[in-house]
Amino acid sequence: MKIGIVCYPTFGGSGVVATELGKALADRGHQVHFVTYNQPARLDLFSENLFYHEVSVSNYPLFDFPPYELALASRLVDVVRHEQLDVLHVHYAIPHASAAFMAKQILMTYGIYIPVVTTLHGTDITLVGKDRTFKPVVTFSINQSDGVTAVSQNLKEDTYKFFDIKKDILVIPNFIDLSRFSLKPKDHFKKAIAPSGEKILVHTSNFRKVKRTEDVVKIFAKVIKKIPSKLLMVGDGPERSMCEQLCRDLGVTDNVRFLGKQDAVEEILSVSDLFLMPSQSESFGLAALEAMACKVPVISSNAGGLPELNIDGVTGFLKEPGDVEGMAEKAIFILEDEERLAKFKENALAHAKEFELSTILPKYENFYLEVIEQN
Ligand code: GMT
Repeated sequence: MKIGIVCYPTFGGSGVVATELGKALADRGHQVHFVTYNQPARLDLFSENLFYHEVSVSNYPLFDFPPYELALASRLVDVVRHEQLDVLHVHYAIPHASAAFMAKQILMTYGIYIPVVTTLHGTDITLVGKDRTFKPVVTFSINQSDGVTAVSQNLKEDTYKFFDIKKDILVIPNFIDLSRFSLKPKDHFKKAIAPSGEKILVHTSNFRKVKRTEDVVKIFAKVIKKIPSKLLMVGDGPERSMCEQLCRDLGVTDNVRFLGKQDAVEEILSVSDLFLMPSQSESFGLAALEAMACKVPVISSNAGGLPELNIDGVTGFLKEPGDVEGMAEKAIFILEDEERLAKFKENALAHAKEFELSTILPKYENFYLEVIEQN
């Protein structure tokens, strides 16, 4: 198939899923065309089947707000026509699904019908989409898609709850490439971080409010009172400096390392004992899946799709968002007993295997074929 992929080309979850999916489809022999405003962050390899088409928005002085959606729609028309694409797969409803709809209408004037698959990732529905400003456009563009997928059952239910959706939504969860995300021998790094054999807790995110990063620090401040431990904070974003100040206020600065954005996250996860994800809202929790694939159990909130990934009492524990006390208590419970910790680590990996790329990829391929055949 010739597949067009539209996504945010950043380190955010939806961009990562879209890019990894495109790379995997190219490996399977499909021709994959990324249409974005920048080279996607993880599109870091050369393949004869991968193409990148930049969307550039002219910054004419009249425009207070450069019209990205229109530039994207025009670029999509151009790419679909000249590359003769079979299907367009847009990740994130705003503005990708609506730009795809506009491109589809324009292409019909050339006698071309391009089926559009929209994948909902979470913040497009749970945060941004519910905003009254966007609601009519989100509702319309989901209903106009030829196929719609959501990354968890919970996100599917929320989409039906908050929008007037007439289309069927197929759940295709996030996936993991176990050849990249697996336990790596990084003992020297572990020794450098935790020279006296301290336990290592880790958090990775974009440090936005929805991640409740302050709870990560508060949980750690409770854990370290009972278990000698270190905390690694990976990523960057608006809440980072507040977290650094909180570390000072709680007197844990010497045991917390802020590592910023990292490419080889799997190496950091490989030395870690416990992953913390206390998010306020989380449609799937790809970062937690990456941790589990590296044998790291998870203490998380029970928000959104997290209960579909983190199995309470098996791969970790779940508590209500904001229940710092409860999460710290469960973290200590896992970490205080070596045998118990080892069991949770095994369980985390075993469950992560259910989301292996090779299991999930055919679900997308079959869905593309289905929407192509319907048209
Ligand atoms: O988590 C983020 O802040 C990034 C966000 C995004 O919109 O790119 O990630 C969302 O999509 C990921 C991939 O499907 C999911 O694994 C994340 O759970 C989801 N984030 C939220 O729902 C907050």
